[in-house]
Amino acid sequence: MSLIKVIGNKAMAALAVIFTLFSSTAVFAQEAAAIAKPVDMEPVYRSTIFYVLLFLLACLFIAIVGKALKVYELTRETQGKSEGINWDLINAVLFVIFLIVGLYGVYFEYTVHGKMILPEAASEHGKKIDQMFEITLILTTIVFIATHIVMFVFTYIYRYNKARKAYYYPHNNMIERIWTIVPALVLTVLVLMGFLTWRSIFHKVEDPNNKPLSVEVTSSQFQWDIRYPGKDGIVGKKNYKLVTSTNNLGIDFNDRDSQDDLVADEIVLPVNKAVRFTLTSKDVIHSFYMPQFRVQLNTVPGMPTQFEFTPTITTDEMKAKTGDPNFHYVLLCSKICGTNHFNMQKVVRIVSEKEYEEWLTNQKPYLTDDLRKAFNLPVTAPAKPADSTATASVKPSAENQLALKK
Ligand SMILES: [Cu+2]
Repeated sequence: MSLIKVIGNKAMAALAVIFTLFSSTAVFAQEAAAIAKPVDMEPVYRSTIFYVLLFLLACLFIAIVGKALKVYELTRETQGKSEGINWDLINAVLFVIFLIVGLYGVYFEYTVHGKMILPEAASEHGKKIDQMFEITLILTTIVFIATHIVMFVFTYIYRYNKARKAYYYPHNNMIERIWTIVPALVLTVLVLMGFLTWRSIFHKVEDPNNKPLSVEVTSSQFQWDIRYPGKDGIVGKKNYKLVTSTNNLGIDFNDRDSQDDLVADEIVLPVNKAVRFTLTSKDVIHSFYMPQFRVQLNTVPGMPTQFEFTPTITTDEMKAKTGDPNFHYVLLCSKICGTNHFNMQKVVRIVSEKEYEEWLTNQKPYLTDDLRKAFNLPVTAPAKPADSTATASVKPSAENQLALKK
């Protein structure tokens, strides 16, 4: 059934009137008590039903105008007169108006909303990603604008005309070749660029003299737990079977690398130094997202993932650049992981190497006296032996051994 038929139907019209009356009564019912006061329209303007009604009203208006025009046309027809309205011309002009309004819309989106996309990249690889994004955007914009102009202008120029006969032109091999080969080449270049950029981000050749800083992040509903390595630079092992009320991350303190690990409340990183995040999750899949650094990777239970990058702009420099004294980098969760997903945020601070070292010395170790007792470790911190074979001499507690066997 066409829209006109639906709207023209008497039963449908009656239903629309009843629906309109009922809905407006429902909207205004809440205001009934305050008869003397002027009606506050604010909640009405914010309700969805208001806009649904407005839309229905617009449809009804268009339908009435359509009906009136139809009556006019039929009257002319019965009187034996020629068609009064040139619908072909009207449609052709509407196409051109649509093109102009649409192109203005594109301009508006690029200039107004375009400023709201990601802020300046503050990492080395971030610049490459932005460059790729820009190239793709420029190419697609050119194609988008060109094809739309051709499509709508041709519709206008070649609108129906009694005096003209359409030229039959079914096939041209050259045109087919051009519009197959050119997009194929462009897409190959774009895909290759993406592939190479991806490789440069995820397949780093490690320089043994300049190892990246290791930081471990554990996500859970709804928080991030951050673990920094101690002096050894290695974040120790953990095992979900060791999770207890005192050992919330299940850190295996039998591993000597774990014993000097540090708890941190915020992420602080030295500028221009590579950092490798090891990401894990305790419950569901979360997503480690730092928009300013163009870093985003899922944190998956049972499968550690890694992301290495180099921050290039300190928080203070960014404050000066953006002119915002309250600016700070953030870590967010970009996976809708549950009711408090929106609240999974952490401040990230990029500082100078010196400030970083200072901050690091103020961080508390994970290994508390309670945990030492639980792992049968001496309560006063032992000096770390040079060789790692000493690990074997640390006897794990029966409780933890049992937990590991489970
Ligand atoms: Cu999350």
